[in-house]
Amino acid sequence: MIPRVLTVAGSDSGGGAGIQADLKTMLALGVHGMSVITAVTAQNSLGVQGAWELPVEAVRAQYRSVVDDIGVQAVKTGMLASAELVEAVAELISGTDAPSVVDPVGVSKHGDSLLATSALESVRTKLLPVATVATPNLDEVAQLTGVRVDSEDDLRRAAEAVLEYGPRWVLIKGGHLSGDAVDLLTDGSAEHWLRAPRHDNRHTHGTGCTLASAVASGLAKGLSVPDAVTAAKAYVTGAIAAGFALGAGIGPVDHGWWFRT
Ligand code: PXL
Repeated sequence: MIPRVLTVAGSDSGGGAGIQADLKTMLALGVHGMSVITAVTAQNSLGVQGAWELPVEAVRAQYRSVVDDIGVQAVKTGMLASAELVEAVAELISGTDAPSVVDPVGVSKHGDSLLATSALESVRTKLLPVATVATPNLDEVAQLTGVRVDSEDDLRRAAEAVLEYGPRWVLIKGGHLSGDAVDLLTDGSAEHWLRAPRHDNRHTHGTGCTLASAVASGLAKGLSVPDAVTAAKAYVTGAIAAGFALGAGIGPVDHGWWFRT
């Protein structure tokens, strides 16, 4: 049977990030994608014009509908908006026998907040502990741990600080540094440094969602965490290279580049 992957995240009406990026990535990588929508954003290439979260019962009901009938081989989380939703989703994941990829989404590419400040402590103490892999970028590392990363030399300290909260693995995404796009994957003993050349392309909307969904797709297919992350990094690097202009602002990564190679 085809591996089934569930994203628990927000909708991006512009189709570049969020649920839409997740499902496109899953299609490209050969798994069956399913969604639990936590929030709806009115969004385009210029930014987020509005955001509305769903009631916690609506999130729980979607999750139970999918998991209890269809079943999942991996779960990925993205925008969770509020402390109440973070805590409900953490509880749902902890009762599910499948690996989880937690992308601790804080703000959008344009700097719009996708998570209430009052939810940060719930992310630290409820959601990170149930993650198989957490995938923070450097802004999220700073927000969650207070560790500021200015160079590759700081990535190990950032990883240690996130691991304190209990995820099995952490992937620190160093893409906001200058030079090569360098990420560090570690479980506190094994260390995997992933390096890709920087593509000079401003159309990078949806990068984080795409990477986390690709990791979840690999885990659902039975790959180990290091193999799933390595494959996901290759997929997102190709998607960034092929990112294209849409609207007047920042365009999306190309989730479909894989189909043309
Ligand atoms: O990349 C983080 C993210 C997650 N979820 C939604 C988003 C974004 C970024 O724009 O819109 C819905």
